[in-house]
Amino acid sequence: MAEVMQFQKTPCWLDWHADPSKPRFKLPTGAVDAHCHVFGPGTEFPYAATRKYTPCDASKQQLYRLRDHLGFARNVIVQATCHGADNRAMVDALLHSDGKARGVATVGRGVSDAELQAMHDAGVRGVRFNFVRRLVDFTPRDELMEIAGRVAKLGWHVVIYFEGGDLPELWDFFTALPTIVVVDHMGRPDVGKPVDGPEFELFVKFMRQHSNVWSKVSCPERLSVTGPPALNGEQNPYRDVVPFARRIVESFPDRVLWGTDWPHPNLKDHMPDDGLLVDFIPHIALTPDLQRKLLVDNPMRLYWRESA
Ligand code: 0GY
Repeated sequence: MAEVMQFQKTPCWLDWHADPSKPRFKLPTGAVDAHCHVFGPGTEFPYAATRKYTPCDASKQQLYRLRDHLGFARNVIVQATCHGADNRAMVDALLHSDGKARGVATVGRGVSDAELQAMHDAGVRGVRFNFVRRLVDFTPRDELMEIAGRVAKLGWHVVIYFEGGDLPELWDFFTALPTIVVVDHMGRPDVGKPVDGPEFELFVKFMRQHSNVWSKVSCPERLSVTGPPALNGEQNPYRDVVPFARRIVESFPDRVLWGTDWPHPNLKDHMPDDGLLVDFIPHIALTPDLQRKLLVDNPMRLYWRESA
């Protein structure tokens, strides 16, 4: 019983959608879901003692079923904070993917070269640095820079997750990173502010001035204030996020990625239907050319370089 109690999820966190719709938008052949997670199962892969939330279990088998249901060909599995720097659940999922999944890990400066190489062999191609205060404790910048220097030698990139308002303070650190830098969810803009206002302009400038910076144009369900169609009765899902994501896709078509973010940690207001999330894509990438870059060419170049 004590074991079971240990993994009871954070009570306010919603369960992931058990029966997502079939998307109306047909994904291009070879599409990659470039941001998703596996959680546990906690009895097999325990959650970190330092975690800020306990998720629902979300296994590799469930993730791969969703992949097939939505019409994706591949996944990029991103280490989430609830597993800390214990990458076993993510690596196990990669090893059972038939080569159809790559990973992004979280490591500390104590990680050995042999451990990094083993992760590389399993399909890890990046590390994630998280600056969202509600999710992680502070890690010294010199430790992160040291890790970035080490993984650069493996050809990996750095994924960064931060809140829009924190970009000015983080700018110097981000722009000194020696790798490709992939921003999660457009740096979490406040979509209640204008798309051409100073906060988002700074993010656009960040990408414009630094050709090594990429962005995931994912997580409308996290950023939206208007919400999904089921709540506001509109055809266009998460419409307030559209101008932000569309601007990034059209300005930097060769440096954008998209992912479902399944199983959507920490959502408390509504749990998205993953089929509807896929239907968001043609609102932000309007042409087949932009859609192919976003969903196939860019993630293949970053994660499956050998076969891109
Ligand atoms: C996301 C977003 C969140 C959580 C994490 O690592 C995590 O725990 O990334 C969040 O709460 O915003 O990208 O999955």
